[in-house]
Amino acid sequence: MNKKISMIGVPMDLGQSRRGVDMGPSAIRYAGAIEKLQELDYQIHDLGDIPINRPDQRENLNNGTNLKNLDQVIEGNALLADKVDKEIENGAFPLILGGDHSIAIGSLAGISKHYDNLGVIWYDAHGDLNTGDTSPSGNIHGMPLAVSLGLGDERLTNILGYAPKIKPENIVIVGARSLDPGERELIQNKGIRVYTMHEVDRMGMSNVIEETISYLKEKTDGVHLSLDLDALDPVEAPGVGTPVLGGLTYRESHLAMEMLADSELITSAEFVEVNPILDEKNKTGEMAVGLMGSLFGEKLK
Ligand code: 4U7
Ligand code: MN
Ligand code: MN
Ligand code: MN
Repeated sequence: MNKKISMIGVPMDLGQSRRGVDMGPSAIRYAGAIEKLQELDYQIHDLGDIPINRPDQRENLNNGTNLKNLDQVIEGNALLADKVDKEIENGAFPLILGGDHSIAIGSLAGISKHYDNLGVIWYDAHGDLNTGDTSPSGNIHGMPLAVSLGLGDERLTNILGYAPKIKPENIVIVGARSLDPGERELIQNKGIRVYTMHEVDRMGMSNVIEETISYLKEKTDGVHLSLDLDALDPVEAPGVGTPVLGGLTYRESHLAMEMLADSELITSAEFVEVNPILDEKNKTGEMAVGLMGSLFGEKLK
């Protein structure tokens, strides 16, 4: 793994409706992210937080679209995309802390510029494959994967001036258990690989990740891990805005991260949707840091 990490916080909460997820980057830092990675011999450069506007007046639907806070979400993601792009140019591994999952739009825009075939592991209870047309909520944090496929409003899909950012056959979703009708249709039509909780239960996490690795290994030249903490079961990780029962355990998530570390496939990562207001004593922030440790090679045997 690249020993030079650039940490970028994104205090974005405009991609969804619950306040507090903008404090996610602080919660993850306070849980000891930097110290953990330093212990593992990484050189961390903490770039601080991207400036995100947090107006008290929210949820304006811009120009009759079904996209809440569109202008602010675009603005923040454009700044993030630029920053990520520059850090990769400087030879660093971008480690992005959210913020709600709408920030994956900017992350992927900045990252994918540097790869012909970027793979994406989407570790999430949700597919995040809605567009303005299919979204039941209008919340952009439910859309970043679709946006990165080039679907939806052009102002979102075209950040950094190119689209699409990723190909459907280079995506693997792990942990899904809440998919909207439009998302299911897209998964079918585009042939996106999904390991739902059903598959995780039947195959075990070990086989799921083994298959994921061999599926992505041949055809990608880099792999981004986008880890939404709501992939974990809310009984264990309560600090998330859109909890869904029946999720992944902390232990099996550790195993997944350890296997990804061994594969040496991962070239960038983000940890998103930690909401300290909904959490219990920063438990979810601490889980993010625990999983980060495993992803970067810590094995406690
Ligand atoms: B997250 C949802 F309808 N699908 O689009 C939507 F269920 O980044 C939830 O994964 C999206 O947390 C969750 O609003 C987005 C809903
Ligand atoms: Mn998500
Ligand atoms: Mn989710
Ligand atoms: Mn969520």
